[in-house]
Amino acid sequence: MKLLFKIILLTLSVSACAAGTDDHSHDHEHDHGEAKHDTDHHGYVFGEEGNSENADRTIEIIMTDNKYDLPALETKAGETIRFKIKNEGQQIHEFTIATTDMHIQHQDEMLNHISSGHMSMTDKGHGGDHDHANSLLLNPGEAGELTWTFAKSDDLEFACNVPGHYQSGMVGSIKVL
Ligand SMILES: [Cu+2]
Repeated sequence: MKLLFKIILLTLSVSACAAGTDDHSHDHEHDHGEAKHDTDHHGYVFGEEGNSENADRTIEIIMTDNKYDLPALETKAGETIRFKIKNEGQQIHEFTIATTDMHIQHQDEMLNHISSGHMSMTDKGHGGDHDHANSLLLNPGEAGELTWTFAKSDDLEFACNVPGHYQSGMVGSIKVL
């Protein structure tokens, strides 16, 4: 009986935690899925995975706690950019290309991964499973690559959705000409 009570309490506190951090809950309160990502199996409305061998240019980005060494990005529709990313911070960091709404949804997913113990702030655990074509999550000291072909979009950002990082400024605008 006592154990059951504890489980109920734990469940309640986890739910409260998840709900309390979602300030943008008006239209996607319980939606952590892919449905709103405007995606088909080839990519997203703002572009698709590119081929690194056909990239128009390569951009190297260093991630530290909690920022990128690139403040903003300007590109043009149709351009393929190969991003070479290195995490030189003490915490896990992510490089994700998405709209602002998608980043906010993704922050809920990341918070769930952390609160459920599937990853920690310093170890992504099996978070490699978490990588989508538009997203790269790196452990401290780890490096990786992501190649993206951009399409026209008005609301695009690169950002880190590890809890608190976006809010502390780990985000940059992407202007697609
Ligand atoms: Cu980060």
